[in-house]
Amino acid sequence: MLDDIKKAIVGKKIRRSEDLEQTVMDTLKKSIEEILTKNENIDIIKIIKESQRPFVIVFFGVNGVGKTTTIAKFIYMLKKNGLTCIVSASDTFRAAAQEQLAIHAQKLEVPMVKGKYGGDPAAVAFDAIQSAKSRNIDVVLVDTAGRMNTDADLTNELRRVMKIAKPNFKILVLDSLGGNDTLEQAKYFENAIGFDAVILTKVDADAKGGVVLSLAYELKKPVIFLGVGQEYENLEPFSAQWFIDRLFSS
Ligand SMILES: Nc1nc2c(ncn2[C@@H]2O[C@H](COP(=O)(O)OP(=O)(O)O)[C@@H](O)[C@H]2O)c(=O)[nH]1
Ligand SMILES: [Mg+2]
Repeated sequence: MLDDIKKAIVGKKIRRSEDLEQTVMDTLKKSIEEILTKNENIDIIKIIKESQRPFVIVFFGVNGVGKTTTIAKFIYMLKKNGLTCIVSASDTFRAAAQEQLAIHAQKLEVPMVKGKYGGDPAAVAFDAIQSAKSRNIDVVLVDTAGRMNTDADLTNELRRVMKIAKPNFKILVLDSLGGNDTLEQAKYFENAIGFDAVILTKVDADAKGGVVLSLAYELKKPVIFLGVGQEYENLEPFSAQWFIDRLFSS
């Protein structure tokens, strides 16, 4: 970005300081747009529709970032696009987690497969996939327990889920309020598990979502949706222009 700015101003005649400021801002916006648009074009609905059934998506990320809520929103969006879903309550780690997901599944009228509390999350995912196959369901959404970056046991468990579920798509859920830690989480999960795309949550809670830029630049990972509230409709497809407008708004 600095290089871009240098190119735009060094050796140029700029008469007023306002013009300089404007040139710098315009150049910045343009280079941010370039970084972002390299990654913008993931049409998940199209990918799902062109893939074999069932399409398996695993959602993961640290505690409380919004995985379960995001899955509910995602189901709502998939259903609106004419896709059938089943959800795997593979968060067997936290007592209330399966119940929380069950409430959403009921409201959204999709089947849910659950396991015993403390049971094997990979086995739950396996059952959900089998069930999807026999019922000809389009998409399996796998919810998982929150992983703290440092928790090796949970990370290994997540690896097992991936090994058994063999997901077509892995979504890392990140919280836009997490500041610098958010990028650290992304780096950790990229090394430990790997992922295809990010959904950034809680962007409604006055976050600029600057981590989007770091993700695109450092990890070359796209952000495909933004969580912008707690309702099912509050999942926005990511748009570079929307992000830039927000970043530069005061
Ligand atoms: N404002 C806001 N809150 C959210 C969003 N996504 C999730 N939440 C809230 O964040 C909290 C944790 O969400 P949950 O889905 O249980 O997180 P999980 O532990 O990752 O499964 C809940 O209170 C959600 O309602 C969002 O996009 N905006
Ligand atoms: Mg959860």
